[in-house]
Amino acid sequence: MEENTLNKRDMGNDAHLSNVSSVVLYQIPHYCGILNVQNTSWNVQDWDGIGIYQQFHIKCSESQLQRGSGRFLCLENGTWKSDLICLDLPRDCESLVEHGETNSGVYEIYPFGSRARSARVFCDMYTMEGGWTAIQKRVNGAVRFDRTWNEYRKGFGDAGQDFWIGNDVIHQLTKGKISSLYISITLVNGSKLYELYEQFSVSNEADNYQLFLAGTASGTLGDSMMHTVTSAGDLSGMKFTTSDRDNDQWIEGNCAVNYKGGWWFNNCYRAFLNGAWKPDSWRSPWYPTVKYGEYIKETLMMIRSL
Ligand SMILES: [Ca+2]
Repeated sequence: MEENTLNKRDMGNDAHLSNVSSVVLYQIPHYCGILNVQNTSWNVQDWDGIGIYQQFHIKCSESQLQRGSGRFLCLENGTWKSDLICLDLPRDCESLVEHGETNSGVYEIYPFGSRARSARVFCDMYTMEGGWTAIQKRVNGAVRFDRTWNEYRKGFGDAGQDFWIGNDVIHQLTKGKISSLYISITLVNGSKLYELYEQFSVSNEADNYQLFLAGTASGTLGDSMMHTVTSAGDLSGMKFTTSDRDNDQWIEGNCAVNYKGGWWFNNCYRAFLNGAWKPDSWRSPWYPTVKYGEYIKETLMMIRSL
């Protein structure tokens, strides 16, 4: 038998195994040398510094996402093989594009850079080259938007359907960089209108999540948020108002109570996408282009760095 010719003399680094059918009988050692993971892009945990075994497992660090099992195997040609990929936690949908995601849908993102705090979000990977992080989405009115300050701060709803991502997350996603805001309204007749605001950011809770809009506005909806006909509708610079926290410019009352939803109200608005889904009480969602809530099938607000 061919196997019988394999004896102790043949074992070792140079053992030639291609014609041997019962390798297990002999446990041919193959030595892949020290695997220095410290000098790679991996930032691993559960690692003793050197790999001199035939196989072992390592894990990505807490601040990374792991793809693959993490098993390292010493091949007969003396090289290490592994399926391990460690990725930085995706902070937004743009990071997910960098990770190779190409489909629109619901994803987990980590806007604060820590595994301890994630957000489920809808990512639009198709519109204008994709990478858009939705901050608001409404498709069927299943979720009520007449909510408290704390609920708007934390976010609510279901990213697969109707949701508000949360004011803390919006601030986190837009701080320290310039983001664009893309708004679309799909009408019940099927037509889809949009408006793109070049620069968008929201300050922190201490500043009551003040809204900043700047640069150009372009699209088929027309600008009803920034340079409105009457200054009482200009939302840029406005703080966030909810039914239990009145930061609007209407002295006699609270716009959020009156119009049943949280928003960056002035006195009070010409664009308001968080209104009551019941059409009779959602007046002028996007005046003058969309005058009545009953015309609306879907809304979407999403952001991406400029
Ligand atoms: Ca007021």
